[in-house]
This record gives sequence, structure tokens and C-alpha cells, in this order.
Amino acid sequence: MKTDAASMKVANKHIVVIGLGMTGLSVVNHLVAKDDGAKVSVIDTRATPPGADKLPNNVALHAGGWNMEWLLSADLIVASPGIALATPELKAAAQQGIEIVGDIELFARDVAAPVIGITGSNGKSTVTSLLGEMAKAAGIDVGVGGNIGFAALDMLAYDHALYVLELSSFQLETTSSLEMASAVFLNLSEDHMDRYDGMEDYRQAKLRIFDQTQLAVWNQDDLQTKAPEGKHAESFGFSQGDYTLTLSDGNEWLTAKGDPVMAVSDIALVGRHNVANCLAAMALADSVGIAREAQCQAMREYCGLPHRCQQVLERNGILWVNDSKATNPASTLAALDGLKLAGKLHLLVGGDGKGAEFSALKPVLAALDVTLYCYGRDGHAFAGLVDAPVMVETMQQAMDIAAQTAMAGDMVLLSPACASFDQFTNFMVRGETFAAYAKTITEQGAKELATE
Ligand code: T26
Repeated sequence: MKTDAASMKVANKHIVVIGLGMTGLSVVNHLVAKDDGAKVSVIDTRATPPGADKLPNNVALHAGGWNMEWLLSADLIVASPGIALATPELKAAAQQGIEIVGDIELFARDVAAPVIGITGSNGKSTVTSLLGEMAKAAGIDVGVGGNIGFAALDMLAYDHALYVLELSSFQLETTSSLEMASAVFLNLSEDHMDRYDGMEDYRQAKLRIFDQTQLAVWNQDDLQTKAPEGKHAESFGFSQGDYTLTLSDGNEWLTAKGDPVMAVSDIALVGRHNVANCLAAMALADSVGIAREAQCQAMREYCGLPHRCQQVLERNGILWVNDSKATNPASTLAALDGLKLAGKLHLLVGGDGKGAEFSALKPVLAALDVTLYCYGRDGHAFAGLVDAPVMVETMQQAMDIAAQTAMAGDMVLLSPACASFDQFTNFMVRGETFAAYAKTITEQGAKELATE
């Protein structure tokens, strides 16, 4: 562990952690483990913050609102990505000169191995996981986490040789000293407009990923991801440019700086957007010397994440697909891209729309044989996209109707283009609910058929 000035700063201080849950707990445990005399307190504006039962005894919790006495007596505030820096209480603390950081900043101050960072509106988790698999295939002891599965600070105890971090725009906003071997900005599309003052504000938060990276990797098909000149030693493009596709005997090949590496047809992941994700992962893998053969092995074997276009059930010729991870319109567009079905598509959309605009779905839906089911708080925002939408309150009601009307060759696809927070704990719970309920209603159907 480093003992430089940055690490020493927290000694014998009052540190206030804002927001509990998996990340908040990782922050608390990290600070407590330092055992440097710092007093740690937690504020969570939620009445019953997740993870409160796992707090160490010597850490005080104020739940269900703010505690300005604690907040303004802090020497350092560690803010959850789930709370906006623009919240009046946090602005007041900032105005008093209190330093506000996030969990990734604390990680940056103590990490002692190379770090690779991944951001973008979509594909972050896929590229993060795929790159982790590439590193593992090369025999590297890699830690994979951040905005995915494992909190960054929870990984430090394992003393990995390499860290691959998925970084959300919210995490980047509160990070200022993360030095990385390489970093990628995969793509930019509308998301989180409930937390940003427009797309440029959102883009600037994501561009922070390039502030202190040796190698900046950006998407030459999406100029909005271009790294500003000058701050980094090197920059590579993917999709077009350094990591691109070439044709050989009529077959497409993933090509790295002129070297054909692997046929696109050998990629296990499905969909054109995943070809770009592979090219980005290769650029990052090259930056830390992961052998090309290990890269190829991972790309041949890695089939993708749960809740990401995941086939959860096939019954009576009807396929049920869980794409609960589609929490913005571009993600749903990616799921629909190139979709070919023998029958009809039953598409379930809606939830917490975060202020997004869904009209880009309209032409894509017009080209499909689709029934659109709109549910949740912002379900109405999808109603104008097709001629006869099915308007319901809940995802389960949509599934009931889909189960009654679908025929062999059809697909029931949950790809909601929205966050789940209006009706679920998170997108994972939404996806698990979809999978479990699909089994329940199709089993009931099968039983009814059998006893008729
Ligand atoms: O899961 C979904 O359905 C939607 C996912 C999105 O659309 O990307 N997630 C977020 O926007 C998001 C999620 C952004 C988190 C930042 C953080 C977390 C952790 N997840 C969530 C809520 C941490 C804290 C909170 C809430 C807090 S903290 C505090 S103090 N008061 C709160 C969707 O209410």
C-alpha cells in the first residue's frame, strides 16, 4: 500500500460516506481497514439503505435524510455514484471547501498495479468482462469490477496484477487522480438526462476517462468519443482506424494495426455492435501485452452477460429473451438490429425513462412484425411508436398477454430502454423476475393444455 501524501490525508479525520449499498459498504470497509484513526460516518437519504445490516459497529449511520452537522464537519466526503453532486446539500459542502470524491478516487490513491478503464453509454460491461476473460486466458491475475458486479475497492485486498474497471459517468465525475495504462470511450447516446444538463454535459463527464491515461482508445464511428489532444501519450481508434475490419477471401477479419487477427465469424458474441466491442477490447488488451492468442480464445468462448439478450426459455416454439440490461434507447436499438424471426416479436418496453426521447425506435419497429407492450411509469412515452400498442401497468401483465397470444416462431423480448427503479430494485431483479415469471406462466399453460 502506498503511503504518499494522498493516502496520509485521511488520517485522524472525519470522513462522511454518502450513500450505502455495495459501493458505500466497500468505501466504509476500505476506510475502516486503514485503521488510521479516521472517524467514518454514513449518510443515506433513503429510509432503509441497502447494506445497513452489514455496517461495522463503530460506524454511525444517519438514514432517511441529510445530517448537515455531520456533512459540514467532514474533512472528506465520499459520495455514491447514485447521488448527484448538484444536490443542494453536497453543493453547500463543496462551497465550504470540503473535498468530495468517489470510491474510484480512493481506489486510485491506493492501487499498485496497472489499471484499464472502460466507459461509454453501452457495451461497457461486455467489454469489461471480455477484456477480463482475455487477461485470464493469458494467465494474468486480473481484478474485474467498478460499475459491474464487484466494487473497485473490494478488489484491492486481492492485490491483483491488473485491474479492469467499468466506469460510469457518475464515477468519473468524482475521480481526479486515476492513472491508467489505457482507457476507452466506447460510444455516446442519450442516457441519464435526469442527472445531466444535456448531452454535452454527459459527454464531458465521460471524457474525463482520458485525463490521465497512457493510451486513449476511441470509436472512430462515433466522433463524440474522440479524446482531446495532448493529455495522453498515444491514441488509437477502433471500428475504423487502428483496430478495424478487413476483408480476406470475402470474409471479415478483426484486424489490429494491419494484422488480421481472427475471423469475425469466430466471435461467440452476437450482433454487429459486439464486433466493435471486440475491436475495443483488443486495443486495450494490446496495451498491456496480452497475447493475441489469449485475446482470440476469449473472443471465441465468451458468450456475454446475464440480462444482456439472454435466452432464458424456449417453450412451445416461443423464445423468451431477457435484455433487462437495456436501460436506454440505443441499447434496445442494438438488440433489434439485424433481428430476424420466423414469427412475431413481442417487445416489452417501459419503466423509468430518465427523460429520454424514444422516437429513434420508430423506424426500426416499423420494419419489424412487432407487438409493442408498454408498461411502467413512462410506458406512455412509447405509445406513439407503433399503431396499436398494448398499454399495461406492469411487466408481468405484458407477459401474461404475450404468453396468451404468442405462437411458435415468436420471440418475447424484454428490452425496456428504461431504468427499472420505478418498479424494481434494479435491472438484475427485473431480469430475474422476467425469467422466473416466464417459466411460471408457460408451465401453467402447459399444465392447462395437458389437463384439457
Ligand atoms: O438498474 C436499473 O434498472 C437502472 C440502472 C441506469 O439507468 O443506468 N442506474 C443508475 O443510473 C445508477 C445506479 C447510477 C447506481 C448510479 C448508481 C446506487 C448504485 N447504483 C443507486 C442508488 C447507489 C445509490 C443510490 C441511491 C441513493 S444514495 C443516497 S445518499 N440516496 C439515494 C440505472 O437515494
